Amino acid sequence: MSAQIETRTGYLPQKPETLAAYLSGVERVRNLLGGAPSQWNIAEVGDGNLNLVFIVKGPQGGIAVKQALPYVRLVGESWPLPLSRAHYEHMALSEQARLTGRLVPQILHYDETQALIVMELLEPHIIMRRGMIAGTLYPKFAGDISTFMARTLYFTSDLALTADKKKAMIGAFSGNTALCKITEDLIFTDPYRVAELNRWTSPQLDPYAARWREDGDLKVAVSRLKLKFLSSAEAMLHGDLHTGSVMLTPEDTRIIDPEFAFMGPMGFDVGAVIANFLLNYFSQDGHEKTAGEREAYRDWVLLTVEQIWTSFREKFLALWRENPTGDAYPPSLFQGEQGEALLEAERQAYMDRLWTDTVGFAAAKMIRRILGLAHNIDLEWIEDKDRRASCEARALTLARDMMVNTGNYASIRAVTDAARRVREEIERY
Ligand code: SR1
Ligand code: MG
Repeated sequence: MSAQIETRTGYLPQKPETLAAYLSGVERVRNLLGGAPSQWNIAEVGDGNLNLVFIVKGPQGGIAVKQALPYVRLVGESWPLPLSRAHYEHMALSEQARLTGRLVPQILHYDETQALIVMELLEPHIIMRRGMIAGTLYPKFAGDISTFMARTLYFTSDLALTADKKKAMIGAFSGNTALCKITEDLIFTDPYRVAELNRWTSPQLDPYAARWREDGDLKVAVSRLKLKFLSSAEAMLHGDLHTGSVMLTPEDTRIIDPEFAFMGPMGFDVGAVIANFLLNYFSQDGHEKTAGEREAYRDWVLLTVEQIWTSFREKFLALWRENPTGDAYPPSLFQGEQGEALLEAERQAYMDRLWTDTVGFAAAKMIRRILGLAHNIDLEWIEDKDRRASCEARALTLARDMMVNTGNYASIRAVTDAARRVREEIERY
């Protein structure tokens, strides 16, 4: 945590009462909303951990406005956080738009001083996490998220970029250190030690929390993952790719909120998606009103997570075969039939290593949502604490095994089979 709240000349945290005057000075936005500022309906709707989010509706159209606060909203002014995260979010969003088109919201206006981004209003989209808690099916999601990850990760890696361009990207994102530090502490460190901000369903999970602080195998495994996160600048990551960073309908998917973007290990993004699906899978027992009513939904969740990895792997490999434009694996070294066979074997080995990283990062992401500061509503919204703890204990059991015995999870099927097994084997509280 940085010590002081950042001050920036001209920066003003917006309120619904001040935002109309600000927006009326932005011609593109004024025209889009239509009418006079007095006719605009403005509401602050942010329910995330960090920022202000406003929805503004005028006679002709609507927009979403996101503004960074100089501190962590979830905790308050005691935890300062730099406004520069809006700069990194804007840079990442622009790059993601270039690479994936309509899979991210369109940027309508960016104000560096105000740390403020105006985006198209996504309607009738909802936050995916909420839809999954309600048991809504999203048949396009696996296809869309696998395309998003394959394109953003492949085209910002050494497989696609020349070394000078890749190094320029590393430089461009290197200042997003405060957001990386949140991840380094909250995901890779705090759940494994006594930390003021940790919380869990207590007293039910007290034995788990205590065990996590004593488990040497876990601490070594998570420290290896942390080292990878700290040192492997493989590609531009979204950096916080959970189901709260997706707004969608069954027909349309948009990935939002890349303020944690930096050049890091690809498995961190892929693992985040898989972790959040597994957490939702285990949470479904807590949302059932009658036992078994979510069985079909549970199956969909696991089937979808299988499709996500399988499609991602295929798409990433296809991009590599079709766009060998980077300085890694120079085509001149892999000429002819034999060269191509060698390179293809190496591509498969690369994806196998990426899968191993993904399993570890997915496990770390599951654990932090149960024993760390920031939890998921998939589990938090289960009011009966015994039921919630039962879902969480199952998720922790699987996550520990994935992290420590990663070699036993050689395929996505091994992960989904284990999820089913753990759910059946671990008793309810
Ligand atoms: C203090 S911020 C906590 C979490 O919120 C964000 O969504 C990230 O996941 C971060 O780790
Ligand atoms: Mg976010």
